[in-house]
Amino acid sequence: MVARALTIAGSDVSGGAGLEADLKMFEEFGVFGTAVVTCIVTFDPEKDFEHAIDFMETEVIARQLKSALAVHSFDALKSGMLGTAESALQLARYLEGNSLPYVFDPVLVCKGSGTMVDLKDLFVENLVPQATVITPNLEEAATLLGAEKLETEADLVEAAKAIHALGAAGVVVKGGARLDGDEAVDVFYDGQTLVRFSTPKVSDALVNGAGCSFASAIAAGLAQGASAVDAVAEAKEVVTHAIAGRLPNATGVPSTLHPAARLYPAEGVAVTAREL
Ligand code: PXL
Repeated sequence: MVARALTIAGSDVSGGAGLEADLKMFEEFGVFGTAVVTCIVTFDPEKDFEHAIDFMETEVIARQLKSALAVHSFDALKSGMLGTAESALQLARYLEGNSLPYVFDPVLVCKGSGTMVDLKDLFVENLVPQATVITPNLEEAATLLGAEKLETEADLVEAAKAIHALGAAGVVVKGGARLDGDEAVDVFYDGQTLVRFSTPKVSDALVNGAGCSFASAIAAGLAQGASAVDAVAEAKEVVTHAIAGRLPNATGVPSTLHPAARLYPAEGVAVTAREL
């Protein structure tokens, strides 16, 4: 049977991030995907590609969710930019009623568009405890924990453990390219296994959509029955190729290239996993 996954996310019209990334990533894994649109991100070319976000009405999000869930029996869910508190709560209410694998990308900031940190408490109370895997970057992990800046690998380990203690079954804190050194390091913790994943840094510059694509690749793996730790390892490899193969665009922040692992694989992109 073909696995099916649903993403609940914003639309990134530039195609690197958001539900566009999620659907392309699902496709790379051979997973049938569909999307509930929570908001639409656009750019103003006259204002240095400043982002604008239009939020969907809560009622429209509810109808999309109801429709998608009625049409398909999903094997995994992923959420990205949720936008409003109401839409986040709707999702939480649905998740409370079932045990579907759920990948929670706790998007609180979109590069260049300000923050949605006001969602932090709602995330911690309602969505973190539902997550099969949560995928915060350094800033999101610090915000969720009300902590200072995370700067070292030891900080990643502490944060992964602390977010697990908030109720997430699996946590991967993404250092990505942002920690010092020549490796992109992420730390996974599920209450038993603590794993340091690394690849060589393939880009120092930020790439639009890497985080969305990582979370949706994990969701695709879970939908196909992989364990959380295996899904994270596979996702990191696919996304590292997608970063290495990034597409320049007019915004100055290149777009993740989702099929790169398949079509344009980069040299030397192996994931090293070390249990800590
Ligand atoms: O990477 C965060 C993100 C999530 N969702 C949407 C986005 C972005 C950043 O560009 O546009 C829709």
